Amino acid sequence: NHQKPCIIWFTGLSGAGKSTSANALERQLFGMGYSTYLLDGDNVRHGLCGDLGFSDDHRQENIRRVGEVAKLMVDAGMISLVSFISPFQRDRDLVRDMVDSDEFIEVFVNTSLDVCEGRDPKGLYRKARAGEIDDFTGISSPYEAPENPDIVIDAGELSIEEVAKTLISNLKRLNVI
Ligand code: GGZ
Repeated sequence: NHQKPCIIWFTGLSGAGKSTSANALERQLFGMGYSTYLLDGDNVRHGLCGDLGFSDDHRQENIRRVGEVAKLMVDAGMISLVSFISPFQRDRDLVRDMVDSDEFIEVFVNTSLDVCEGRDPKGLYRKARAGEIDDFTGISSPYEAPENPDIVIDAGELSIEEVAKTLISNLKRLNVI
């Protein structure tokens, strides 16, 4: 069973389906015997990045720290799954440059703002439109779609099983698994 340690980096809007996709992939990889760890807002923004908010500078520092942790996991031989909005191309490129060029897989979870806002599972878009949340991605803060993503997932149109299958076949194509 061949495992290439790497960072699989999910980027996309709030509500795009990043964490759902990353979780589905992690379940598949676990079943195949791979050693993985999933970093996301739930386990990072309360602790390691608990001092950070959502200004451009704080997002940049959030992504830098997460990148450094993901890199440590690669050093430890793991497949590091990372799920953050990570709205800036420059910040994602900085992480790409922390590791070897074939060790960073950028996954664009390409769900449109319309679809994300229509779902609004946590009511955050509604609050952002009402001016109750500042610097909200897609509303009052920018999202830069990846210029050259390694994998694109149309999570708005695929079932979660189809998302997992698409990710697995692309990781095979990229010689990660
Ligand atoms: C965007 C925000 C904001 C603002 C709180 N803008 O859908 P969620 O709730 O669970 O995921 C979003 C999460 C984004 O945090 P990240 O660490 O991924 O962002 S970044 O990569 O840009 O640093 C959302 C919630 O936090 N949230 N306020 N203003 N998302």
